[in-house]
Amino acid sequence: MDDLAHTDPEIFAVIERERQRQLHKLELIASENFVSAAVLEAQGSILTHKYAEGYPGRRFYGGCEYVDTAENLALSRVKELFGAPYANVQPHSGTQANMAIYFSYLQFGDTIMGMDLAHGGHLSHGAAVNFSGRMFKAVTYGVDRHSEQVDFDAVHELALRHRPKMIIAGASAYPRAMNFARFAEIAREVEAYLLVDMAHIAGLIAVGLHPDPVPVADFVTSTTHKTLRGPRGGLILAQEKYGKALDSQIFPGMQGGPLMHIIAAKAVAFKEALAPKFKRYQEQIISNARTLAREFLKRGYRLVAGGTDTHMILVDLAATGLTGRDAEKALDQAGITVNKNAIPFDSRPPTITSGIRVGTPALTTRGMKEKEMAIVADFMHQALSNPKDTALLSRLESQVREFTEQYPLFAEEWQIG
Ligand code: DSN
Repeated sequence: MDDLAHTDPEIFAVIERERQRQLHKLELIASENFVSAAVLEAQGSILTHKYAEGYPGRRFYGGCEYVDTAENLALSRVKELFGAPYANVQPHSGTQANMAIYFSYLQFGDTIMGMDLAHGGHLSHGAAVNFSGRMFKAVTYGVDRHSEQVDFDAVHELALRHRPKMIIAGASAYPRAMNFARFAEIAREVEAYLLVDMAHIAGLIAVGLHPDPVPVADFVTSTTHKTLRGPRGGLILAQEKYGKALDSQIFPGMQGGPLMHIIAAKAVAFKEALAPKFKRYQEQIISNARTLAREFLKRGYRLVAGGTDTHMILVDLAATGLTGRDAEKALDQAGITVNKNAIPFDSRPPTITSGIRVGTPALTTRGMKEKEMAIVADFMHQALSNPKDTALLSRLESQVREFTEQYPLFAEEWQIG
């Protein structure tokens, strides 16, 4: 990045410091990942110059013949990956993908029913502080107090009582597999649309390691940068009959020019996801999360829902006396990055919380496996047991730095081509 260093040393320094942080810390934020050099090259390419409002073959600008090919590749690959009849790869984010679904098939004031943010749901599924909770009447469902898994009896009962126009399934802090078929049954019974937001688990779904929402949902949305390991962005999948309305809602309804460099990078990521080794990568993500779960349980921690079927665990720290906020801070001082997270029925506010969310996609991309997860759990336990011991946290930070030296951000074993 010689040109950047010359033109803007301040931004160059930011990127360089962030690169060092990513290299030398243990990235355990469940929604983050590292992309391949190929994805990064497409994302950083001259395609950023091109305006291409519209869709391939029907643009409002000339000179779109090459970016049309990029978008068509992204579309055909993502449809093949998920077996979806219709796709749109233009949403700039997962929230915009959700917004396009709502604006296409709901009227302001309609009732929607999504998972409570405090139980692991997402802002854009009807949270009061989000547009989705302001423009629609949001009813929320949660998890059962005992199993800490979706309480389908309650979902059913709520759906019968409120007759929502749309049910939203999906979460950002839920470690167990979601039964999308059961959501579909309930949605059909009350004649609601079913939207599945698979952002966190898209990679697992792509390779058949999680129940598939595509055959049972009306609409499926996702981000592209979590387990799917692509550039930052969103996508929509749906049954063919919804395509026309969704296309016009994304453009011209909500967005102007699509980000063609990002769409090209999505195409690259989808190609990587279609390769056989992507399944091995996703299997390793789950195996790493299960190993972390076992290591935490062995050390006496309580895990929300007792463990994991996915890429994440939620550690309930309430019994340790440590808040999620203090845990996040102590771990950060030890070179370990997680986010504080509410646990279901948390007695603390969301700015403090009683838990942390721990995810394995990024470390798995670095080539770490079960053996490394045991070491990571041990680092974490030491920090969580001594959150005020700054000398120990600093020693841990040096050990983490040394440990991470052996791992590039993107392991050679996951590269294709
Ligand atoms: N903010 C993302 C997460 O961390 O789960 C969801 O969009």
